[in-house]
Amino acid sequence: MTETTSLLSQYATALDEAVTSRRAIGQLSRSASLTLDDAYRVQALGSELRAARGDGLVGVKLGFTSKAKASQMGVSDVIFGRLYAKGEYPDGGSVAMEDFIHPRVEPEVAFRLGARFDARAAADPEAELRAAIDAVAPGLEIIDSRYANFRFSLTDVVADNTSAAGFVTGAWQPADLTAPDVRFDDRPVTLEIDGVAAATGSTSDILGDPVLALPAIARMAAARGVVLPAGSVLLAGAATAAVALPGGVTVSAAVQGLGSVSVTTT
Ligand code: OOG
Repeated sequence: MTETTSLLSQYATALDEAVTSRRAIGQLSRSASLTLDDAYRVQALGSELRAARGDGLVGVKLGFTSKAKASQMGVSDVIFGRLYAKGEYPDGGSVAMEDFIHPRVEPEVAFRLGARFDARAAADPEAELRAAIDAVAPGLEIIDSRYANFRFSLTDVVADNTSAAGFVTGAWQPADLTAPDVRFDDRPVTLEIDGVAAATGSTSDILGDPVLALPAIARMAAARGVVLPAGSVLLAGAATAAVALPGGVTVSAAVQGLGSVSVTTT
């Protein structure tokens, strides 16, 4: 093992311990100078730690898909994170606050893979990803930075698996993403807490159209060698700013034409 790899695995372990202990850590970027590639390697090492305790990959997500958030972070590309089985909650189910440090929630659009997708084995990854998708649903993503006060640099947040902590998907509707004119833009999105609007937006706030998450996911899955099993969930990005998620409430997201999805926090 090179020194660098051992350092990166120390960072992955520190972040993983923050997940399991629910205790935030200081930003890695304060003492380390990670490249973006290093940060993705830390994320991948974290996925090995998860796999070792039986917490398998069940999907991927994009972050910084809204112009406002990307410019706030001073970045021009989206970020890519992994979704794990332990973070998947059923629609209408309950979510224990003790599983998180300081959770926030975002309304999203989700796609589902009807077939396994291996970007590196694909001649045309974007076309094969589109062909593998069989359904679309409204989604909720719970983000929970492992850094104190939700403060991080770009490399910090990539190493921390883009703050991914949990997700919920609503009823799946069949979708054919190979149709040339398929669009999911311009649909109002509402995030409600106990029936009161907490944030409103539009699916157009996700890269202009959530379908534009697909070329980004295909590109990033190829770059990182991520292989997605059939049934994987792809979270296209948030349609509004993230909202703090309190205990003892029901949070729901509604996307026009796709229905709604909810969970209750305990
Ligand atoms: C990073 C994750 C951001 C999004 O939708 O932009 C994200 C964070 O803000 O904690 O998932």
